[in-house]
Amino acid sequence: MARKIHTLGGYIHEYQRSILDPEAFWTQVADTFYWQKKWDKIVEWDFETPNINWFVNAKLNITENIFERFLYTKRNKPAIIWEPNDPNEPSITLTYWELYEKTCQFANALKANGVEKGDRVIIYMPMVPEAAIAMLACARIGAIHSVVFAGFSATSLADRINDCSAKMVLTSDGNFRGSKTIPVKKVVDEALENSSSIEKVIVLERTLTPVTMKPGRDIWWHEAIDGISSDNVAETMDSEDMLFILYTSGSTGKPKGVVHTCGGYMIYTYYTFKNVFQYSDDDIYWCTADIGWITGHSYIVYGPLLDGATTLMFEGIPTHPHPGRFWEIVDKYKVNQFYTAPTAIRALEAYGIDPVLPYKLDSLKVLGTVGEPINEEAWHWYHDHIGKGKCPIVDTWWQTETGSILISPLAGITPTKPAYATLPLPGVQPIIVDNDGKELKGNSVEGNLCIKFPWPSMLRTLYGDHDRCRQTYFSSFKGLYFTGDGVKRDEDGYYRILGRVDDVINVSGHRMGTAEVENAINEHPKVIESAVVGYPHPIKGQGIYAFAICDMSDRSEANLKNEIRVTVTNIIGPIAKPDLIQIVPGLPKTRSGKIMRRILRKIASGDSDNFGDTSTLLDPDVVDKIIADTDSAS
Ligand code: 7RM
Repeated sequence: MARKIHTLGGYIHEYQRSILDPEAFWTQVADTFYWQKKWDKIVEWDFETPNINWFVNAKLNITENIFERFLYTKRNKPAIIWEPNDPNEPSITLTYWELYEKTCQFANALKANGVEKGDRVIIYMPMVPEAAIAMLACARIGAIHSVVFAGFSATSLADRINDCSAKMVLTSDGNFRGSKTIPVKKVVDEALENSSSIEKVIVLERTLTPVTMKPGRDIWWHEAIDGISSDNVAETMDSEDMLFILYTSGSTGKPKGVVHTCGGYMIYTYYTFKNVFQYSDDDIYWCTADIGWITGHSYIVYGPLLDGATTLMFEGIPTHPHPGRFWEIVDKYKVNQFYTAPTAIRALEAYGIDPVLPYKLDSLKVLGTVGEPINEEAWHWYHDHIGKGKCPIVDTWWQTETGSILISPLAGITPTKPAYATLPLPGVQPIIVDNDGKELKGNSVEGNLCIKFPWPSMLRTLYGDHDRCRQTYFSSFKGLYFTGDGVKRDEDGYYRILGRVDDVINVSGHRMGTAEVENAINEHPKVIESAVVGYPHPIKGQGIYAFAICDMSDRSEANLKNEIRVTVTNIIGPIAKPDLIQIVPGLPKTRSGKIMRRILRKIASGDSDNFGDTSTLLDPDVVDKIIADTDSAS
């Protein structure tokens, strides 16, 4: 298949071509796809509004490019291999043909239950093949899916359902996660007490956890597909019709519904998957992300399947039933490309190399990381003990908003450098600016990472709030997409991502707004005010440190902290639970009332001098009081 880069010279050539003649470059990539009608123009754009259209007026269905396109060549090739949470339960393999049939059948079941083109469908499911089938079935009929990570609470789920006025929820009776069974249907029931748009809930039987089925609203998955045909003609979609919404955190309290559209997302997830991982036809590829995150969308489901790859899906967690589980799975299926998060690497590194030793790992050709900066130590451990020194590591930088990988090595083709995402992929034009928006040219510079030209899989809007999209991404620096990340371009021109420059923290690769966590903490009746910052955490990358002003009159400190953690778990989910809470007499605020997080970040990371300019602080004494009491944080 066309457009796979094989050499360093090939990369340089393709990169140049993509910048000098984007029209010709993208035409050549897109020509290998099946379009019901081709485009009138490759791209039309304006970063002020913003208004971005790729493959203008083209018509397609992304699932036709996964199924119909491969019917003769890949019919019996495994599309999805599924490894269950419990290693003793049989695994499942679905060939391209089988996945096609199941997708079409479920697409028909969705239609039979009232879902139409343009309707929003929430997917709140475990990591089982049906979750991928659900996404593809929505895409097949032009319904817009919004996958919500099944670890989110009922409140978070309800917020997302309400924000997009979803018509249907797809869920399961329960989820297996390590030794736990999570009753997710119950969470859905609770969420639906506070939402009115949902007409039907389809429930997959997975754990046999008892559930209450509400008559007229709830249907079992197996009953919904019973007797349903798998003949389905794909809906015709405009290139710029919505494919999905995925909620992500920003620096304010309210999650943002990032919108991706059909044509551009298809082209760039495919192109980046193929080139970054250097997938070859008989390879087995495994990405350990959850489909609730963008990585699961682009690099478990869409990217690999658009390339006709075999993608492995794992239901469980890295440490169950033992901390060698990942490596056991690599050997069991002879995985060739393995893609995970730095936090998982560090968590497994903490067990030492004993759990790795029983496994050969000799099938591995490529290792990848995503989600947060990888520290050099973890990089070397991964490289030496998992890759046995022979597998290139692709440190892939991208975002929910970018849809696909933008900065990364191409495995075995372009050089790697520990802790560096290295070079932009063809079609990506990064630019570094200082805080005044002045471009920092040349090498050995550090500043704000922006992108100056559109790429096909970029976000188009935030669902229901285009102006927030403009403000968040396109207004900080005129004419540029601002990523929110700080970056360094070193003496060789390689990019190293330095982390967020806004009030977003990254805990175990999960993005969270500090405001979101603060809002949840403040829901506790005894909390008067709180401020949340990230601090360096040996495994999670960043931990959550909460400073809270509380009414301590009728609670012990330990009880209160426990209750705050329960409150946060109930409102957002366990991933947002503070690691450390310090009860404080006040918070460092400016005269205008803004919390100076810069100071709290320093305190939380154990650094108690050189606070820089504190002249705008309302009450400088409060800083000393907080520092004197940091030992009480627990
Ligand atoms: C794919 C994903 C996006 C934020 C991003 C960065 C951070 C992601 C890397 C990274 C350093 C990397 N989407 N980030 N990848 N930082 N090196 N390779 O993670 O929307 O959930 O998060 O994650 O700060 O802005 S995300």
